[in-house]
Amino acid sequence: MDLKLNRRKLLGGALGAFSFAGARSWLGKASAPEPDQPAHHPHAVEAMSSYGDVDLNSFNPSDFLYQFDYGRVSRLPGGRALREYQIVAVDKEIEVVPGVFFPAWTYNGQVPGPTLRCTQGDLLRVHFVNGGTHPHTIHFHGFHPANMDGVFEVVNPGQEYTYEFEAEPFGLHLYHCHTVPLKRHIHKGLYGAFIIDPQTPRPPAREMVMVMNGFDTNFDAENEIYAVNTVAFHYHRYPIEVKLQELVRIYLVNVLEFDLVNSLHIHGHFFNVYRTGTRPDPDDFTDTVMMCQGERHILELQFRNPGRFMFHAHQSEFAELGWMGFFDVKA
Ligand SMILES: [Cu+2]
Repeated sequence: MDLKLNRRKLLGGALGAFSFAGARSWLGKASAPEPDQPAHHPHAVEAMSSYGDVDLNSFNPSDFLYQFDYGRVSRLPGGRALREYQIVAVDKEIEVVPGVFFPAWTYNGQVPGPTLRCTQGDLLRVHFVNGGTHPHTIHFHGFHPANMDGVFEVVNPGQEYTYEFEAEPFGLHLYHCHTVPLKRHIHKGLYGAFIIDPQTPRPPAREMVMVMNGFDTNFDAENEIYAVNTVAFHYHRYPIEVKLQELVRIYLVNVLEFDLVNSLHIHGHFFNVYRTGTRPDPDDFTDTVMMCQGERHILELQFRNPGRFMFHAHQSEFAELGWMGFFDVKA
């Protein structure tokens, strides 16, 4: 049987609609015990989900939303901040759907890697150790010298490299491995968000990071699983709580491999789009934003009604394969 047809047929409906024994043999390697499975779900929307849960002690997407690595800060002569970060590439199996494991290559043992955050004008020093089994680098988006670009200075297993550059321009950027074959090194998990704050801070808000990604679990150069922050349907199981009328700021990065575009749609609301976060004024006011790999936007909105509002990729197939969740707006 043709694998692509098979994937569409089996997974195009709903992950929860077929048994996980089948899913596991189909999706490839899986080593977790069978999760307890209810006979059926009480709500129709539950059909667009997955049963059981991943090991949240290993990686919890609800925590990841709010985790920022500001580095170890010291002051240079004149008062300028020096921020030093430690990044180690590690091979690690990660759970992307309950019971489905993906043999990832990670920065610091997690996918996405830590969200690095600093302020425009800081001096950044990123100490990179390759503890993995393949050559890797870190390529940062933003301004930097040629030898800090993470393309030619390939870091072999067991080796180290220190990237040093000034944080600019302010905005929402990303970092990822730039070793060839690039699509393999990226889709295996070597990427993260990189926020450079403007020197005049943005207005106070509930800030969160969403990295849109996907996983090719059977290595046929197509994604079987789609997500924001790695775990399919996580924010469906654990809706993101926000307060009515508070300012919400989403740092949205697309690193999805293999598919040409990705998107985010929020139900019942419109948001301001700050393209790449590099300008003070919004570029758009909409409810759906479409992005290529490497694109990133800052979104700002205020929820005007309490209750649960869905957010998902507006490629319906991606949504049904994991890239879907809820905001839970508290009055
Ligand atoms: Cu790599």
